[in-house]
Amino acid sequence: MEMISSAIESVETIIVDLPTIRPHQLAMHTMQHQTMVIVRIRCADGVEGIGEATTIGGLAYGNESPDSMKTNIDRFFAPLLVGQDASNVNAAMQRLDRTIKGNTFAKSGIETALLDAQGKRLGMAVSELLGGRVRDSLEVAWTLASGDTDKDIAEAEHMLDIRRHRVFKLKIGANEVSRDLKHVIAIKKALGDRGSVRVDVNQAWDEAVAIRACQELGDNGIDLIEQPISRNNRSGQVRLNQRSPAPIMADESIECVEDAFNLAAEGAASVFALKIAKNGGPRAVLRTAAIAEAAGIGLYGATMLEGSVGSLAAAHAFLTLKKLTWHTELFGPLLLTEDIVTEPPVYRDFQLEVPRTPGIGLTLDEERLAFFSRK
Ligand code: MUC
Ligand code: MG
Repeated sequence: MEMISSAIESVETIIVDLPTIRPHQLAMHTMQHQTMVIVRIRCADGVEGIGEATTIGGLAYGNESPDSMKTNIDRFFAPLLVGQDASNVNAAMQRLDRTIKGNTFAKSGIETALLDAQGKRLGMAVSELLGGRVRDSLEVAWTLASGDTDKDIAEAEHMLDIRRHRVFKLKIGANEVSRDLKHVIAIKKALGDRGSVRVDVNQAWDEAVAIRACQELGDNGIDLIEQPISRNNRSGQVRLNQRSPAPIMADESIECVEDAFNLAAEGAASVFALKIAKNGGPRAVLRTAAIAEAAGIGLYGATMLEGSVGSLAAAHAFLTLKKLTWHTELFGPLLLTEDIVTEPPVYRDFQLEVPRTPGIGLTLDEERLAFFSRK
């Protein structure tokens, strides 16, 4: 057989724990740190690609945990990849899909690393590999999730003052609904027209509660309601999408590209949260975006609170979209006190700036990576 110059030589996974700037309270879990799986793919031509596979709260959010992602990549993905041509990202990902069901978070880390390697090989940014960017920066929302109304208002005011964020997502659903609604309305009142206020319920309500709560949120100027009820209540999502005065966004409902198709066909949401982790990578997420575009569903560039590597991987995909009506929430690196790259992403004037340097545009800081990696 002919020798492939860009053959994959090794696939390495490293679990990294980084502290958060404050506790981050979600309906299903309160984060004190974030854990990511860093993927390094080394190729015969000396090129290395890096990727990130990240979820929230172990198994509290999705079907994959950092530990399962590491085990599955080491034991099942790596043997399928070693010896394959790294420069054919399409063929490599199809090879994985033939043998490995689901596992979109792990696949996202791998697809990112392959794209990063190919970009470095060709001297092109990942956004260019994906067909070309139509913008150089992305507006980024901030999540208010300290668990305290006054602290959240102060945090939002600070973000407005330093011109870092003017779109705010409030994590609710952990408390009784009347208390959560009071909290949200107080924050919207304090910010007025200076900020867009949205909520993410992370599936915490049932349909009956959601019908009333969505009405009240819409009446009080809340711009967007993310995943109010369980992903399993499909018909309930359709009914809610018809009744709610504020648009409904699907997040947990999308665990793969096929989910996106079914939600669109059923009319279960008017906005999709795009996550590379839920689809299987920066290329895969664009398939969900295409379904949304064809169906007239609005787009939001969402996050699993990845660090710099995962956030920039997603950013490169989002830069290529015709319309990102609801902007993005790629603030993950800002929620962490530490980074493992030499030059962290730049946030300025409400935007994340995405470099045109080859690959995703980041270099691992070996010392920091070693320090924060799980022993
Ligand atoms: C989610 O459910 O959207 C995204 C931002 C944030 O604060 O939490 C996440 C997860
Ligand atoms: Mg969400």
